[in-house]
Amino acid sequence: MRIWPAAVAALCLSASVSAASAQEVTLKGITSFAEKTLNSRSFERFIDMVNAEGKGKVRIDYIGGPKAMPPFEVGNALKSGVVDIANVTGAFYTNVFPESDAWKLAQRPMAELRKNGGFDYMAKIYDERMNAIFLARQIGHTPFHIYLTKPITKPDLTGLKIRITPVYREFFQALGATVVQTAPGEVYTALERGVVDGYGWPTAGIFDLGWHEKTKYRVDPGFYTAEVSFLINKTTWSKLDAGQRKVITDAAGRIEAQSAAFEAKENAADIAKQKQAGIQVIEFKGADGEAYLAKAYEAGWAGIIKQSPVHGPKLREFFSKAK
Ligand code: 173
Repeated sequence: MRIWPAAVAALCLSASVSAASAQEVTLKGITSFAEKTLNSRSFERFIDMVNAEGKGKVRIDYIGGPKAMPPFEVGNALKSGVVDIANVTGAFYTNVFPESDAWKLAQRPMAELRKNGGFDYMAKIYDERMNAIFLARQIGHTPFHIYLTKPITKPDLTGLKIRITPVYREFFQALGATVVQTAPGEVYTALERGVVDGYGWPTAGIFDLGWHEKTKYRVDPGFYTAEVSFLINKTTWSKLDAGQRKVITDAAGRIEAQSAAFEAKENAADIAKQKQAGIQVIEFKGADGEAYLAKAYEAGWAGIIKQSPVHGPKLREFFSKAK
C-alpha cells in the first residue's frame, strides 16, 4: 500500500491532537429528522448530557440532520463508520436489513422486550448486519395515523395517493391506496402540489414542518408504535473504555426511561393543537376500529415475514401482545 505524504502528516497531526486533549474521544453524531424538531429533541438532550458528563473523556460532535445527510442514508453511514452515533428509525434503514422496521409492531414495552429475549434477538441482527449496537429507544409510546386532505367515510383509501415510508407501505396498500415514498422533508411540497392526498405520521410532530397548513383530517385510532432510537457503530464502541461507555449508556438509559412521559406530554399537546388548527378527526369506532387495527398488524407482519422468512416469525412471537 502506498502512503501519501499528506496522509502521513494528517495521521501525525491527529495523534498529537488526541495526546494533547488527554484521550478525549470525539464521536460524530447525526439525526435523520430535522434539527430541533420533535424526533430530534431527545437526541439533542442526550448529546448535551454526554458532553457535560463526559468532559475530558468523550464528546459528541453534532453534525446535524437531513441537511447534512439524507435520512435514508443514515443507516449505511452508521454501518460503514462515516458517522459514529445516529438518531434514526428502522424504516429509514431497511436497505441495511429489513427486520429494522419490525420495532413498529412491538406491542410490549422495551423493558419487557429487554427481558423476554426480543431485544437480544434484534441486537444480534444489528450486530451481524449493521455492525451496530442499539443504545436506546427514545420514541416508543406513540401510534401512527393517516392524515388526509380529503375525507373518507370508511377504512378505504382507494383512489387516494398517500405518502409513505416502509412503516406504512403494506397497510396503506391493503386499504387500497396508491403509495408514494418520500423523506419527511418532501412531505410539505408533495401536499402543496397535490402529488399526495395525505401521509402517514405519528400523533405528534405535524406542526414542526408546517404540514398542519395542508392537513384537514386525522384518522383514528392510531396504529402500531413509532420507534426512534440511538445507535452506535460497533467498531467505534469497541475502542471506548469502560468510563466512556458508561457516560453513553447512562445518558441513553435515562432518555429511554423518560420517553413515556415525554411522548405523553407531546402527544396531548399536539392533539389539542390539531383541534385548534381545525383538523377534524375521522374515527373508526368499536368493531370497525378493531378490524382496522387487526388489518394494520396483519399487513405489517406479512410484510416483515415476506422479507425475512426466518427472523420475521420469531420476532412476531417476541413482539406481539400475549393472546
Ligand atoms: O417518516 C415517517 O413517517 C416515519 O417512518 C417515521 C417513523 C418514526 C417517527 C416518525 C416518522
